[in-house]
Amino acid sequence: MDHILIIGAAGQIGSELTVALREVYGAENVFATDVKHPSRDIAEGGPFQLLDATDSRQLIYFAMRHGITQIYHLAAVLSGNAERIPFQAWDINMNSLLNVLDLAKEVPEIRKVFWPSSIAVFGATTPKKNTPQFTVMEPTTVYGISKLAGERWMQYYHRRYHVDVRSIRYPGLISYKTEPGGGTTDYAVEIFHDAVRKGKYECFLDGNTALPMMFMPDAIQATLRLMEADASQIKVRAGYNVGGVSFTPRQLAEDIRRHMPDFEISFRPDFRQAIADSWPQSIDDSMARTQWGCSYSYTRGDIVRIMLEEIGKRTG
Ligand code: AKB
Repeated sequence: MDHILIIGAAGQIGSELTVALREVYGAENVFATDVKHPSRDIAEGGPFQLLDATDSRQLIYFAMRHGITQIYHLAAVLSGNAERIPFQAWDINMNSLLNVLDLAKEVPEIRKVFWPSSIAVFGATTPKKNTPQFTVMEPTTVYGISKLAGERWMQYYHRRYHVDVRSIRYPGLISYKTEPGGGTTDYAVEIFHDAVRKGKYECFLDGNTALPMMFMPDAIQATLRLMEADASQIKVRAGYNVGGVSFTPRQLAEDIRRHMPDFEISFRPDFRQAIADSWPQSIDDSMARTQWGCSYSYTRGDIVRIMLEEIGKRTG
């Protein structure tokens, strides 16, 4: 019987992955944790406990006590926020990962570890269009540096200690269940909240900035599929490129106008523009597709329709 530990269950990915994993493994077998309190869904839908993964003793005690067999370590300070607190962000992002990897190395019952990487591992010298799986990687942000270093550590623990580590380089993730969490791709979530609440949005990126994005249900499916794949299929032990759909703020605004003809958008780029400019515009994810069957269902049009409907219901 698998016992799953989720670190960062209150965050953007955690809030939805916890629900999906509880459906697969049974709510009582999925132990959600975070340094902050989660939504009611997460807190009441199965076991939840406050846990700080940068504290290795807390982590070891928790894993032993609950007989943990798989870890999903999702906690991170995202790109925009990390630039405001670079050393703290490095500390949180790296130490928590190293604690998890070391725990998995020491405890043979822990069979698999998932840790999210990001398109932030790429930098200004990376080819921007159809960015390959293996290419130049010179990230410019502290978040990107921590994700690239994390990927190297994953590979190291796999090669040296045979820890079964798996990872996806997520593009921008779009979801309606949690508020945006301090990332550069967050404009693609904020825009829907402001469209519904105010009928207008001031975007912190330039209108023509193309970035790869993915609707959260596709990201959850991809994560589950990667983790269910047989170990022999997983040839990349750093992060897999996954593509989703690429678009600009202007294109997104045009799609919103199809549902809300009076919606207005204006552009006032801030420090996040330089971050976005250093990231890929689209991704080659052929390795993820061929090695473990990664695929997506949601188009840009689907995402816009569902986001407006769901945020509309929640905003009343
Ligand atoms: C961010 O914008 O920081 C994240 C990411 C692309 O990893 N959404």
